[in-house]
Amino acid sequence: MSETKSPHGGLTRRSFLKTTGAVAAATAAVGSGATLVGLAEAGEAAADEAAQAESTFRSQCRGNCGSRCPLKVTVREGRAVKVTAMEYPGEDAHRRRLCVKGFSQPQRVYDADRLKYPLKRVGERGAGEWERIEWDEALEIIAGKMKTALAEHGGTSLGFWSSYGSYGSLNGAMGGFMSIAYGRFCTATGAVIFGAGADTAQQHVQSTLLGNKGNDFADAVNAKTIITWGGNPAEAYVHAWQYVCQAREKGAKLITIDPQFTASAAHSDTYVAITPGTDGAMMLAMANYIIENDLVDVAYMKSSTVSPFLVKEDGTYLRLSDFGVAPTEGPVNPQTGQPTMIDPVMVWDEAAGDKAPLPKAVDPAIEGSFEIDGTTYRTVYQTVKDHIKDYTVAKASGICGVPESTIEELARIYATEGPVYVMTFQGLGHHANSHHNYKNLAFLAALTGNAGKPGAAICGNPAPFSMIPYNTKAFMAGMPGPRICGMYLPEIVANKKFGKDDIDLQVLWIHNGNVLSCESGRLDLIEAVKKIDLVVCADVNMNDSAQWADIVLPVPHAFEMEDIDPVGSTPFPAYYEKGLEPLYECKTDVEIMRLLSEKMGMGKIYAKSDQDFLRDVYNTETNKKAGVSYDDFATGEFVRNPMTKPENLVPTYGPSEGTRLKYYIEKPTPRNSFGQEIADFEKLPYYEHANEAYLDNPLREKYPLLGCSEHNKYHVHSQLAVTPVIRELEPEPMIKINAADAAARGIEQGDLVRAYNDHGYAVVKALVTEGIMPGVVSIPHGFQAAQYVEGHTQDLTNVFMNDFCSNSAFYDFLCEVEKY
Ligand SMILES: Nc1nc2c(c(=O)[nH]1)N[C@H]1C(S)=C(S)[C@@H](COP(=O)(O)OP(=O)(O)OC[C@H]3O[C@@H](n4cnc5c(=O)[nH]c(N)nc54)[C@H](O)[C@@H]3O)O[C@H]1N2
Ligand SMILES: Nc1nc2c(c(=O)[nH]1)N[C@H]1C(S)=C(S)[C@@H](COP(=O)(O)OP(=O)(O)OC[C@H]3O[C@@H](n4cnc5c(=O)[nH]c(N)nc54)[C@H](O)[C@@H]3O)O[C@H]1N2
Ligand code: SF4
Ligand SMILES: [Mo]
Repeated sequence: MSETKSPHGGLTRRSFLKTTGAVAAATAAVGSGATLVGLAEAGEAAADEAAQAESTFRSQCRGNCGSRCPLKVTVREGRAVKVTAMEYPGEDAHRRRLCVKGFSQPQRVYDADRLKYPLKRVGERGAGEWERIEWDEALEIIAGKMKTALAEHGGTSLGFWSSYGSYGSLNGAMGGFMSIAYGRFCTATGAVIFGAGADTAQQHVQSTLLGNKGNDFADAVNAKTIITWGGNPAEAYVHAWQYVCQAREKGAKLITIDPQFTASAAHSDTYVAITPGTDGAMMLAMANYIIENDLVDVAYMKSSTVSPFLVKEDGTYLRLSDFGVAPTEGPVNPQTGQPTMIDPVMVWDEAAGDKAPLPKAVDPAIEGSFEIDGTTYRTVYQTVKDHIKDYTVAKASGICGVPESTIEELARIYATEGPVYVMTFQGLGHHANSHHNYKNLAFLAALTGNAGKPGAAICGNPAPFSMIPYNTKAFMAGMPGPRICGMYLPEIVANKKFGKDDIDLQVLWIHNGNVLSCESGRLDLIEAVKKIDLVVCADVNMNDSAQWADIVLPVPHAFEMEDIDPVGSTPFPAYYEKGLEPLYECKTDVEIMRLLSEKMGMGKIYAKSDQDFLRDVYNTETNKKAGVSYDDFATGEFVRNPMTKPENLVPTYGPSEGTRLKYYIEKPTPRNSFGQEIADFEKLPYYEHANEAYLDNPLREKYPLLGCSEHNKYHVHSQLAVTPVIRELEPEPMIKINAADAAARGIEQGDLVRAYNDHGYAVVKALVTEGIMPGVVSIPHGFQAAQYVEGHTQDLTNVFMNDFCSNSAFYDFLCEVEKY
């Protein structure tokens, strides 16, 4: 089949295995961290060693797994030797944390792939041939090129591409540029800010457009039914799993809906195998079943959802201003400084038998169409009902491969055995059609009253702890340039344009994301990167992205820098003490940008100490009033986010327009706008098949297997890719294939196989199992190119995106598997 060549350079598989072996031995010898076999002896030696001088500092496991576990790190003779879980104080002590990846962080500090010095490429791009250079030379090259690019092609000739490596306010990349290091430089120059494609279906639709929020995970103990739907909390959110276990001890039912029999599935009362990418159809069928069988929570639909709003022909809401009543001024919006405009949405008041503005209606109708002044308007609920009625249980069963009786039973449980806590994350978000799932889920919750109550939730993102107040202006030294999903890079490089913006990229800077390993369609992204004059990568490790750069800059591990994350998954934002001196010649991102901007004659944008910058970010009026400042963080003690109040732990939906549960998007706006048409169905609960991975795709004659992937317990994406103790547990990538599919291809347990399609291929060992649906294969992400026999997981995926939410569709591919 495919002629595609795997372009991975750098370490060969053999040299990789040799290196990790050597490092495992070396780290065990110096005691920087015990390998599994060494743990017992380490225990015996511990008593003696305790006598030696030790110190500890506070840090955080920075792996973007979502838990953000606070760590107490023990230092002996200048080396991190141990971490233990820090316990949250007082009433938050129940939030228990830490997994093997956190315990292994001391080894990650000393990993074999740590970048040590600035490097300059000497061979072909990607060939892995480097020369060590001085910082000054590296920064001279970059500053020279940037100055010319800015003068000749303007701000958008520079691009900064990040993902979710760190949210640190000094060195991280929240929103691509919400840090001192990158925000100040990008806003001063007008550079293009390239962001991730991962997770953006959920972020854009569920959070941004629908504004739906999840409950504190701890609230799962109040659920009567928990559905892990496209999520695997037992391995991917260990901080949520403890509450699932507690709920089960109290008698809650646990249901897992997943093409793979995961660790969460193993603990479930019911496991439902579903064809990947088809959940949306099942959700609509469940909704229809609930409606047809009179299981709708009518009172909730009336009081707390958008159901009664009347919809005009163009899909927007009918408002009082449509009857000639001018909007009135409301309170001033603190963000814009402008007064809000009040123009109430209209409903049909059954008590009066007439139209009424929502606040005045006594009994708003949720169903029906109503003639007002000669025009007929339907309610939101009626519009949605009419729109989804074709999705019968029988039809969905054919699409999803789930028996009709199971779909009916799920619908009945959802409607009658609440509160239902749906724990979902990216299993529902990583196909090209998956953003619809979040509208459909919200509709199910609206129908049954399963959101905004203790034990009832529809989000994997617990909102209550989202952000401590911070001052965005601290990150800005001008205005941000275009903000675009990095997955559009191939298009931008080819057309030198994105929408109305001219973008002639001369310099691309990759930071806080291993994008050429973690974004889908790696081979196409690499081709685009190769066309850019100067590619810089600032990272902790020599990873797949660094391999394709011209200049590589080493940054410190989290233990070697001070920083604060405004994002939390508890009431306590992450604080990192600088507990170790940076190894080798590593410099923090903010130090790098400070030096670079000095060379470019714009040093004044960083003319403050890191600590003063952190004061600018965190000493906001709200925080000060609550007695919270940077200097409190700097003590290393837990600082409580003043926005976290007990009453916020379960977001509520109320009667006013803005506080109702939304499952309809009045004005759908794309995440990245380039003049594309927005289909009407973007407003509504909807189902369309995936881009590539769907059963009726004619391409299945060549590539019959539906691809899939997961976040497994031995990976936080590509971090810890070579950490010895982790790789002892999971030495290499393996593709999971159902026993029947393996047998049909003469594949036995542990055989080397080649998974391939028209995008590329990967050669890995087969994990033959009954724990995955027949017809589906799953290949882990996070391993680096050198760890595959050939190819890469991401070579099987593709750059196709849904242009509405611009999401990487990692799980949306077909392939065939053959013995290698
Ligand atoms: N096939 C497949 N692909 C997937 C997924 C999947 O399930 N399957 N999951 C996707 C998901 S959900 C996500 S969120 C993405 C994650 O994608 P990424 O965010 O790209 O993943 P990481 O491997 O964590 O890369 C973060 C990088 O930031 C670096 N870093 C950490 N701290 C700093 C710092 O202070 N400064 C700088 N400059 N760098 C730093 C780390 O060393 C690391 O290389 O992957 C996605 N890719
Ligand atoms: N250990 C570990 N934990 C992590 C991470 C990590 O890398 N490692 N990454 C963190 C990040 S950034 C994220 S986004 C979360 C993601 O955390 P999860 O919610 O666990 O997301 P996934 O692993 O993408 O998917 C979970 C399950 O969805 C299933 N699935 C795939 N496609 C479908 C589908 O179409 N329908 C259904 N119903 N299920 C499907 C997969 O088989 C998988 O078992 O994990 C976070 N936690
Ligand atoms: S990987 Fe996640 S759960 Fe594990 S220690 Fe780190 S932050 Fe905690
Ligand atoms: Mo993610």
